[in-house]
Amino acid sequence: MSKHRNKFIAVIDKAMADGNKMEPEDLLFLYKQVLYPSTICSPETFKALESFEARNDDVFLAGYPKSGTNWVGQILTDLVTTSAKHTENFNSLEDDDNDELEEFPYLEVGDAEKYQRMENLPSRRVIFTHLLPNNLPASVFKREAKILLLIRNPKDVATSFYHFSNALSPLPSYKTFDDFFTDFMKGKMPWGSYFDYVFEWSKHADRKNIMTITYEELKENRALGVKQISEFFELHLSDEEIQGVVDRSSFEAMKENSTSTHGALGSVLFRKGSVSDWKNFFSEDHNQKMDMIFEERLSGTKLGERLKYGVYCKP
Ligand code: PPS
Repeated sequence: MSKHRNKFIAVIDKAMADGNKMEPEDLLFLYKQVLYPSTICSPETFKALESFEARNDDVFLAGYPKSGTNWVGQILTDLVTTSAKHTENFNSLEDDDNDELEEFPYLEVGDAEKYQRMENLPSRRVIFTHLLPNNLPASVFKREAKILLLIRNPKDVATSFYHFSNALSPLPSYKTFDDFFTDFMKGKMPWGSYFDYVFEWSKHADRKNIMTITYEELKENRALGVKQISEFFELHLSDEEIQGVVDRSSFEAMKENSTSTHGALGSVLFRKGSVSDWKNFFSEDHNQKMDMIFEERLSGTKLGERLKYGVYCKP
């Protein structure tokens, strides 16, 4: 997998230092009716993003925050890097000393000049995003770049988001889970409402260039998931190479390696990596409210069905 993590760690360290100095009310800003963290996103970058030129062979990973983006992102990066060993791009992708080849992997995070620099990155670029489909630059759909869409059950997303928000200075913190839950249900979260996200992406889930995977099915059978992802992006790896990607993406392996891949963020990000931790935090009242909004907003939608709410979100 890519070893270029210096810029990633520098961006996170700076965000943490800036977050520590900021007033709580300044941590998030509103752009086109969605909240984002002020320490890592900006209106200037969003403006510049509109002219981002996607490539047909870009490898996109879309997921609402806390759905397992870093996990699946590592799988994708590892698959692309391993597959590139069979091509002439190998040297440039593997050049460890060249930090120019690294950009913060989330499309919408960084300075307004990053999209110009990204033009110099060799194919295939692996790009993560938490954005709603309507907020992606037009070229992504126009070029028909392939997108892996990652979804996770809302109760575990909320539980993960609560702990993440409280542990990181760039995000608002909450006295109780109940306070957090109120904001989550209203969509007052960085990157907006979970329910809007799944609803909006559901409209695109049938496109031939989009593959959906759930956190829960990947937990159930990582080897199968990795193989399906690799086939979808037409990456050619031997069985042995696929097994290497599977082994390197276990929760334990990623957590152990997290200081070098994620710096100080590592100990916060790789928290539990499990399914159903929500049962330790949701009250009867939280369950009722979540069940109701899920029924209202997502039941009957393509992605709502894929989430298997009855299996993963019922006590
Ligand atoms: S972020 O910061 O929004 O991009 O967070 P994201 O990476 O999307 O989600 C973090 C959750 O993913 C879990 N995770 C994993 N689960 C299983 N296996 C592996 N290898 C793995 N890596 C990360 C991580 O632990 C977060 O979930 P919680 O429930 O908080 O543990």
